[in-house]
Amino acid sequence: MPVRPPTLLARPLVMGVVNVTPDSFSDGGRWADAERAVAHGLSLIADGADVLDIGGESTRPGATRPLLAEELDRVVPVITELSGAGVPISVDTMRAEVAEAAVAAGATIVNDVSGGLADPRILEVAAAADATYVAMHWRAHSDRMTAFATYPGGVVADVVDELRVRRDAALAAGVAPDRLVLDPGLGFAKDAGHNWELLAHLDAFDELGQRLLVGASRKTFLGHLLAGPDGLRPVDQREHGTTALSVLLADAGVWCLRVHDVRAARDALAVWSAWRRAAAPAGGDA
Ligand code: PMM
Repeated sequence: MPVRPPTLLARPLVMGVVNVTPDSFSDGGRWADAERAVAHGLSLIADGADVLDIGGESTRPGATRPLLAEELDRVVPVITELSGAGVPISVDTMRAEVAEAAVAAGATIVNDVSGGLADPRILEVAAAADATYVAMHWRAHSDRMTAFATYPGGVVADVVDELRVRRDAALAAGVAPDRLVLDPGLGFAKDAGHNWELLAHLDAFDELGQRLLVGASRKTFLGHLLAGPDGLRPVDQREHGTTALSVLLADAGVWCLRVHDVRAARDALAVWSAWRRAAAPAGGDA
């Protein structure tokens, strides 16, 4: 199966992030949060997002998990409304129950940062719904994942090996090969050096035969790279670094970019595509 965009005209899809979590939105009741989330999602679509990733659990390092009912309450109304408006939806969840409710509400992608490890039944849910399933590399929940950032075989080889196991589990549960997407999981039980090594060796994932999704947007390793005398570059000032990465990820053949600033990603991809078209042999687009 081709894991690179098949033609010169293809660009990676852009997945806009909508985190319906208390730390992403200021205070207010549940509906106020949902209303803001929907409005934010629609603005990302207007900016050119191909799909929205709706999440109700913060996975930042150290985060504790919401209750199942809380997660359902956060994401289902937002998915129902956006999907009713015709927006393609991905649900960012590790829970089978949430994935089930999300696909019933209209989601067509199940984005599972645990790759089926947190709740193995999620694989059957994705398979039964014929949803696209994103299996990310993951080792432990966010409150303790930093203790798992060791890769004796080298981070690239170890992550490829562990994702192969997740791929096989998803296929065994009935996820169709052309519905399965893999993700190296930047920042999840990985330090900055690990992330850079993975980014520089994305071709090592070709052997797994699946499309790749990468979420690099605003992550801490960019904060380290761009740190100044006052310390880490704040999260809202990592956009230029993220945009540079979007171009490099497109060049590396990544299928989908998960980003917060959709307009910046689409602009970067427009530049990348124009360059490639201009460089293509006359008449050819393959
Ligand atoms: N990163 C976050 C959340 N969900 N999903 C996938 N597939 N890949 C990622 O890298 C990923 C993800 C954490 O980032 P956020 O806090 O900005 O949402």
